[in-house]
Amino acid sequence: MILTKLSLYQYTIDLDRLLPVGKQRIDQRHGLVLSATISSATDERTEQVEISPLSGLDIDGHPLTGFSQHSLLQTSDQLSKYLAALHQQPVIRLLDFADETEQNAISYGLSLLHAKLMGSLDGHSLETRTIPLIYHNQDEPLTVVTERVAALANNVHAVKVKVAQTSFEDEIQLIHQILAIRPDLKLRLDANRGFELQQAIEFIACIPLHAIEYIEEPCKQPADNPKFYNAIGAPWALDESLNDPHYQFEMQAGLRAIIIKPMLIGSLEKLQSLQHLATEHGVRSILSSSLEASLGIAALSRLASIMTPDEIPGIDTLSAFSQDLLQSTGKAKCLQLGDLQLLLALG
Ligand code: OSB
Ligand code: MG
Repeated sequence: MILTKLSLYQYTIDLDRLLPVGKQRIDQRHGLVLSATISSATDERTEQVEISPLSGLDIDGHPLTGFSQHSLLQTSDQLSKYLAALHQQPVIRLLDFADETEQNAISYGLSLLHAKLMGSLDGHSLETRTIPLIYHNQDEPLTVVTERVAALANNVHAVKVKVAQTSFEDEIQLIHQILAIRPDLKLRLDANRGFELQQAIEFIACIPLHAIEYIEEPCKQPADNPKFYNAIGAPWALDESLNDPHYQFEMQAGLRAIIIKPMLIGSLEKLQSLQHLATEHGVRSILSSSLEASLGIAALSRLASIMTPDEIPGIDTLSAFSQDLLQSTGKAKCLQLGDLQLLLALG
C-alpha cells in the first residue's frame, strides 16, 4: 500500500463559549487536517486526521503556556516537509516520521493516520460518552452553571470541575451546590497546579472526601502532591506533568489516575506504554481532549473505547465548538475539506 495522495488543510472554528486552557481562556480554535489516500493495484482507502497543537493566543492576546511546545506554523512547516518525503512511499513510513519528530502533535497524528489507514480503529462502538466539564466563566451568573448540573442525565455519574481559578469561597460554594443538586455525583476536580500545598489541603478539607474521585494536579509544585495526599487522604491525578518531555512514570502516594491527552503526548505506541506502566501500579488512565474539533474528538472517542473501555474520556470540550469538522455530531454546520484553507496537495 502506497501513499498516493496527501493533502494538508487548516481550519479555524469559533467557540460558542470560552474554553479553559489551564487558567487561560480561548474563544477560537485553529488546527490542521491531514488527508491521505493509500492505493494498491486493486484497492484504495482515504482517511483524515486532525493535528491541532494546543498553542497560540488566549482571549487577552497572551500565548498559551504549558501545553504544546510548538506553534501551528511550526507544525504545518514540518508536516509539509514530511509529506513531500512520504508521497509515493509505503504507508508504514508514516511510523518512521512519527518516531523521528520532536513535535508530539505530529507524532500522534501520523501514527493515528497509519492506524486509520490500516483499519485498526474500524468496528468499535461509536457510542460517545463523556464526563461533563463544569466551569464558571467570570462574566456568567453562577445559575448558568447550576442549571447545567440540574440538566445532567441520570446516567452521568461523574463531573469534572475546574478549581483554583477564582476565589476559594465561590468554588467551595459551587461544589456544595453541585452536590446539593446531585448528591450521587463523583467529582473529578482539576486545579491545574493552582494551589500551594497548604491551600490545596484547606480547599479539599471543605469537600466531602467520599465525593472526590481525584483532583488533577493539585499543587503548584508537583513534588508536594504526595504530601497533600498524606495530609488529607484525597487521591490526585497527573495531567500537565505528562507534558514535560522528560516525564517518566513513577508511582507516588495517592496517585490515582493519569490524564492522557494524546495530542500532547505523541504516538499511539507511546500512549500505550504510558498506560501499561500506570496499569501495573493500579493507576487509572483517562484519555482526554486537547480541545480538538469533532474530527479529533471522534478519533479520541474511538481510541478510548479500544484502549480504556472501562473509562469515560474527557471530551466534553466539543460542546463549545460552533461547527463540526468533517465528522458530524449534529451541529448546524459541518465543515468539509472544500471549506478549509488548502496548504499543500500532493498527487
Ligand atoms: O485542564 O485538563 C485540563 C483541555 C485542554 C487543556 C487542559 C485541560 C483540558 C481539559 C479537557 O480539561 C477536558 C477533560 O479533561 O475532561
Ligand atoms: Mg487537567
